[in-house]
Amino acid sequence: MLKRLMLILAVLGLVASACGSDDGGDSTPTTTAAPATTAAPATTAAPAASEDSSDPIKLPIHNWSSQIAGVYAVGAMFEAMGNSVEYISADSTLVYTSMCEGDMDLVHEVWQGAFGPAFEPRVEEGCVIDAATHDAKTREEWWYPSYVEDVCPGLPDWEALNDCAELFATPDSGGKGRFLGGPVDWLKGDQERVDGLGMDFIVENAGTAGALWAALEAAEANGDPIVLFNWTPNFIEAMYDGKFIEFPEYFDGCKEDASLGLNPETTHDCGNPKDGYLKLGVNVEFPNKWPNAYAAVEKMNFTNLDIAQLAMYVDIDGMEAEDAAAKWLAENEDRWMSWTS
Ligand code: TMO
Repeated sequence: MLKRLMLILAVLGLVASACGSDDGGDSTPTTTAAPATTAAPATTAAPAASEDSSDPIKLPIHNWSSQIAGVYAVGAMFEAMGNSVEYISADSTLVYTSMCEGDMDLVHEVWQGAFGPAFEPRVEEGCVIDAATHDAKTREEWWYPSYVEDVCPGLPDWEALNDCAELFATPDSGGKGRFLGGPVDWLKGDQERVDGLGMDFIVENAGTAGALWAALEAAEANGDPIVLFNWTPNFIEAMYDGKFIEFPEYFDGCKEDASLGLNPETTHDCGNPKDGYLKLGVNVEFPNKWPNAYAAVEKMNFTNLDIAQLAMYVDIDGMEAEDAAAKWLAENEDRWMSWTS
């Protein structure tokens, strides 16, 4: 990796010295490049058309670690191409409305389970472009640590979970089980699902991702049953054994059309997709405004390992998000340079 960096520096150095020798007046005929360019005045329009706007590319900072570290990596890639970027803290659902209003330019982690319902209508509307689908396959779902199976037989089936609902009660849950969901801007529809499937659970939203992991850690230390929101790829799988709850299989329309699914009166009477997509969305103006950056965007491709590593650098290793991004960039130079070149 260091070798490669040295090689790149060496190449840059060679280029610089080659330019220098042209100026140095050694009158080498290597400047025969000039006739080639002067011979093609018609092409002067082409470079102008393919030049990126100097406006900063506006990128969102959301509230989970892989995204925060990852957006700094994406931003650094644009900066390496000569673009400027601006980071803006943004609600992870309303961000698609912001893109349509021209206040945000790119979301690089569009998770199907959480954000498909906010993203897809904007793509259909034509103000957001579905620019790339990462190789990463995602799942976002109710989840429990494995020791819960000792006291609740039949897991991970949702009806088995419901039969043990009282095991998950808290002082505030009125005797029902407590599902600990993520911050309210993530997955919508947990309450609809509880209603639609007739579950004896209440839905409580954690204020932050950190509050989810703190609750898991505390429950595990005491051996208390807990069911909470989790997803993959994430750092959690490297630290805890556990499983996602198996709800009725997801199908197209489950979250939009109440008449479909087990309960004809509610939406969300299904689980989330098990092989969900991870997409990259951009504002519809992006390709015209930053054509070179857009060419890179279309090649960007994060794997499950990339997303898990970015999360682990922050949540297990305790790195700052910017440092995690720098580490990922250093370790994956060949890949991202092939996207930006
Ligand atoms: C969007 N998220 C990965 C937190 O589920």
